[in-house]
Amino acid sequence: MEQTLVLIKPDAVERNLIGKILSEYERNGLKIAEMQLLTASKTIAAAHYAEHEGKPFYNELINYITGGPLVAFVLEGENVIQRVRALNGATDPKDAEDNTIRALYGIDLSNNTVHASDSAESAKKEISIWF
Ligand code: FUP
Repeated sequence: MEQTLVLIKPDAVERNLIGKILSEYERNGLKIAEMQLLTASKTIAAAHYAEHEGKPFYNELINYITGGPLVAFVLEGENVIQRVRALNGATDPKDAEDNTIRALYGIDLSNNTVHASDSAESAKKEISIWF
């Protein structure tokens, strides 16, 4: 069964949105395989966002993702990588399709509420970083 790595990011945990966001995935038939609430270390954050190192928004991104508790989990199901990306919506909440998680709950590009792996290769890498 395909797996993907999902984060409910600090802006969402701060606003008590864990239950609402999880229920979106669960009502779409996806199964939680592993899960933890934690505050990410700089080491984990840097490994997770290695592809963005050196970009103008990198420091802000690392400070944000390490700035409070988040929920990291593995979802599994058929075609789960693509399905979760669709449920999350576009990276920038202002571009996110109606009723997606980022359209419903995202604040802005920096505080965009959720993360999900974008390919089988990144899912494998990200699951090994967080679990
Ligand atoms: P996604 O695959 O949807 O998580 O998006 P990206 O990998 O492109 O970006 C990772 C995170 O960096 C996003 F969640 C938000 C943040 N970001 C910015 O803050 N500014 C940018 O210009 C681009 C991305």
